[in-house]
Amino acid sequence: MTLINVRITCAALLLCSGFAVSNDDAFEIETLADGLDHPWAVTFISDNEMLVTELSGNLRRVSNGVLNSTPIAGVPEVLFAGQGGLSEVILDPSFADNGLLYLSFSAPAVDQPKLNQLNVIQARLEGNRLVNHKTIFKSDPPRKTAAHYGARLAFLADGTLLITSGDGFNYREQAQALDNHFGKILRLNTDGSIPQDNPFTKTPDALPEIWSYGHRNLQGLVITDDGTVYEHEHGPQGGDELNRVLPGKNYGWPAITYGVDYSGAMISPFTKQPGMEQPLKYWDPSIAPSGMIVYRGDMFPQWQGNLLISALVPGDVRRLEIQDDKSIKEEILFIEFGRIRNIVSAPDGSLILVTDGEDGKLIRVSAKRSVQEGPVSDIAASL
Ligand SMILES: [Ca+2]
Repeated sequence: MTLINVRITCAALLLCSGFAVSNDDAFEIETLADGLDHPWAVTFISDNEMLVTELSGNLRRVSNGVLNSTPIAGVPEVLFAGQGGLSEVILDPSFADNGLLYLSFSAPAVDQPKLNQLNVIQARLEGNRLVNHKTIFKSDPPRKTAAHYGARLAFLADGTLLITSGDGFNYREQAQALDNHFGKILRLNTDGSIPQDNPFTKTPDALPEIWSYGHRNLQGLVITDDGTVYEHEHGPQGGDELNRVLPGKNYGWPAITYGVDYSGAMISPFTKQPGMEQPLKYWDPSIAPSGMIVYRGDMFPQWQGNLLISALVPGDVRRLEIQDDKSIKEEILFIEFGRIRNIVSAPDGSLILVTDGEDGKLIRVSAKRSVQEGPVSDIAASL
């Protein structure tokens, strides 16, 4: 079957399954950059400049739509293997004043180089260089595998940092125990210290940095304007989940799941258990959700407050409308680009799609100029 046939078949299946599929005529599509080596995360540092991580270890700058050929200096050595490498980049809430940013990456354990850990550092961007590095988190215990890191970062409104830490693939039972970092969301202050109001600070034998547990491989993490935290995670086959996350709660993995192992083996006979949270939604078949944003831009006012979720399989964006902790509408957008690793919103409200793989692209999606009011902005034109 040719690629075109595959994509047509996928589109037909999606239509048959009752999803709405977008009308491509509504959008302008522009490739901003290509040749990126496994791009993973993007963040805007000004109206017309962004930083892009490549999983293989470089942090790249795109200015006025041009990819700078010289990577940012001062990025730590990473372990690029399997799903590991340089993953997230996010800015400090006061970045405009202090220049601080945060990176997550996998790296060999210092004393056990055959093992590796998820690391999170703070550093300051000075020109084209990172300085004043400070390690604020290392996942413990170290792992043998190079899979299921999580590695997403997001700030709560109080300035504390959430870190997703995946189950390491081979360590899934550990997601139910509170003495380790597998399958958790952690909450830290930006200096690496532990907030005193974390949920398990008074629980014997629990790590006080744990904020929620029972997760698998968390790839999307957002906080809405009212403080609601959503995460999505890769489940087993047929078990990818979107969860509303509350501190101290158990999200069930692997004791409950709607999926089965990719070998076909049953992981758990249970989909529900007392004391374990239900997903807000699960995807069967799996979509391998990658990034996620809450849309707050002006360019697509009809999407205000919606969740936009990029997905790797077969490769698209899901627009979800959430009401009363339920997904009341799911629309499939942008099926033409293959595996999409991440999605961000530009300052002008256009979307940046990050395609997956060794020739990754940054694709800008904006509203058709003919349907926008007035001329396209200078900012949009410069991107
Ligand atoms: Ca779950």
